[in-house]
Amino acid sequence: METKDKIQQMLDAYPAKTMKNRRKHIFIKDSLQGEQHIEADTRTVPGTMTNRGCCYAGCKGVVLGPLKDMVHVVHGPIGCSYYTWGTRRNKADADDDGKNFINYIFSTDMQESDIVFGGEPKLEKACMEAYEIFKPNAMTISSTCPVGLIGDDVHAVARRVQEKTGMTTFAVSCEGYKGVSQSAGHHIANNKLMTEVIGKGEKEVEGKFKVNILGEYNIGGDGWEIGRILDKIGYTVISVMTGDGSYETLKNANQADLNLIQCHRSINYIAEMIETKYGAPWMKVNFIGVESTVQSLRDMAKYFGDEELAEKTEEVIKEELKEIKDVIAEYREQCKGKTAFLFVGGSRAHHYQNLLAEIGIETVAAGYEFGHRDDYEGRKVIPTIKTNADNKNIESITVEKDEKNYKVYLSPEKYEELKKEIPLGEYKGMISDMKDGSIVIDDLNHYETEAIVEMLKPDLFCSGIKDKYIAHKMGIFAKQLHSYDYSGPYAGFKGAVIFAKDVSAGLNTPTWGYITPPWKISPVLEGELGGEGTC
Ligand code: CFM
Repeated sequence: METKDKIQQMLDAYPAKTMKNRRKHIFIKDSLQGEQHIEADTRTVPGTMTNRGCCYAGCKGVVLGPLKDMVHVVHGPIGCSYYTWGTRRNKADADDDGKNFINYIFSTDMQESDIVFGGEPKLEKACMEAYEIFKPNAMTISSTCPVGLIGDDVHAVARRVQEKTGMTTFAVSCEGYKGVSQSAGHHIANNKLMTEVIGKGEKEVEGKFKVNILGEYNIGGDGWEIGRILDKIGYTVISVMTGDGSYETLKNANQADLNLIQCHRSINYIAEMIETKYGAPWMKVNFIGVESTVQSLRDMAKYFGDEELAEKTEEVIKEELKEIKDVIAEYREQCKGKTAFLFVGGSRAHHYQNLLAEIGIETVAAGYEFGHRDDYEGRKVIPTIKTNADNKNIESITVEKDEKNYKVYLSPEKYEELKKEIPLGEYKGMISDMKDGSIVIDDLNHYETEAIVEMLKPDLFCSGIKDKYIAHKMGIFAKQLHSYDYSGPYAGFKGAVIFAKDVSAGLNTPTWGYITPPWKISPVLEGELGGEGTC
C-alpha cells in the first residue's frame, strides 16, 4: 500500500467530522504540486490526545520563566506551578549580582475561598513576601485559568507592588485557556517584555558588533555553546531571550545592531517590534547542526560587512571544524542509512533535520505541535493567514518609532541588496527543506503517532516525554528533543558531537530487539462495564 493510502486508512478510523478536520493538517510533500498548504494554529479536536500545552505554559514556562533575576509569581492553584516546576531544562547561572531564582516556583496556592471571595489580597501578600525574601531585580505575575474566570485584577496588584517596592512589576493575562496552544502565551509574553522591559536600560552597552539572540532558551546549555562561539569571534551579545537571560540585560536589548532569531515561533513578535521601534533588523539563524551554524556565522559576518570580522569568522570555523570533523564522521558511519520522525513544538522539527542529515539520518516525517503556517510554509503566507475567534482573543499591540533612540542600521538599498543573500527579516519555513515523499503533520495526536510509527517504521523518533515511551514499547529509539533527556548542549559545534554520540548510542544499543510490547502479550484488555458500586 502506498503511503498516501496508509494515511487515508489512518484517517478513516475517525468520525467524518474529525477526519475532515485532520486531513487538512497532514500531507505528503510533493514539489510537483507547487505550493502545498497546511492548516495550523487551530483548535485541537476535543477528545484527541494532543501534545500541546496551554497559554500560561507558553508565557510563563517558555518566555518569562528563564529570566533568572526576576521572581515570577504564579497566581493560581498549586498544580499550575507544581507541574511547571523544573520541567524545562532552561539552564542559568547567576550574573555578578548573584540573583538566580529559576530553581524556585512561586505560587499563590489559590484555594476555593479565594475563588469565591477573590484572590487579590493573597496575591499582593505573596508578591510582597517574595520581594522581602529574595529582593529580585523585577517581578512578574502570571494568570492561570481561574484568574480570568473570577476577574482578579492582577494588573492593579502589580501596580501596587511596584509602588510599594520601587521594583518593576508587571502582570500578564495569560490564562491557560487563551488561544489554542502555548503559542498564544509566547505572543502575550513578547508584548509585555516589549512594553515593560526592552528599552528601559539607561547605560550604554560597550562593544563592537552588538547582537541579541532571540528564541534561544539555553536548554541543556545550548545558549552557552552559541555564546562561546560568538564570543570567540568577537561579537557582543547584549541579551539572550530568554535562556540564561536577565531583566538587567534585556533592558538594553534595544541597543543591538542586529537581532538573531533562533526560534522564530516563540519570539518573532519582539524582533519585528524592535525593528519598528528602534531600527535594528533581524535575521533568521540556526545554530543546530554544523553546516547550519557555519552558514549562520557567515550570514552574520555578511551583515556587518567588516573585513576583520569576516576573517575571524573563517578562522574560528576552521578551528572548530578541525576539532569535530573526525568524530562526526565516525558517528556518521554508525548512523548512516537510518530514518527519523520528528515531532516537536514550533521550531525544532525543522532545525534538527540538517544535524540529522550530517550524521546520515534522513527525516521521513516531521511536524509541529503548535507552529503556525509561516513556520511550515514560510513568512510569505502571513498575509493570507485568516484570523479567527481564538487568535483575536490575544492582544496585539503596535509600537511606534522611538525618535530619540531609533538608529538607522542599513540604508533601504543596502537592506534590499543584503536580503538577496542572507535571511534578513525572512524565514522560509520547514517544508522547503524537506524531501519529496516525506510526511508533514501538524498537531499530531497519540493515535496518529502510533499509526505513523507503524507505517514508516523509523529508526528514531524525536519528540517529548508524552510520547517517548509509546515509541520505546514499539521497539524504536526515542530521543526527547524538548529536554534532550538528561544531555546537551546540542547546539553549535561541540553540541553537534554530543548529539551524534547520544543518537548513535541510542540507535546501536541491542535493547530494541529485546522488547516485547505489552499489547503483543495480551492484546485485548478485558473488563466489565457497570456493576454494583460503580457510578
Ligand atoms: Fe521555540 Fe523552544 Fe520550540 Fe517553543 Fe517549547 Fe522548547 Fe519546543 Mo518544548 S520556544 S517553539 S514552546 S524552540 S519548550 S525551547 S522544546 S515545545 S520546539
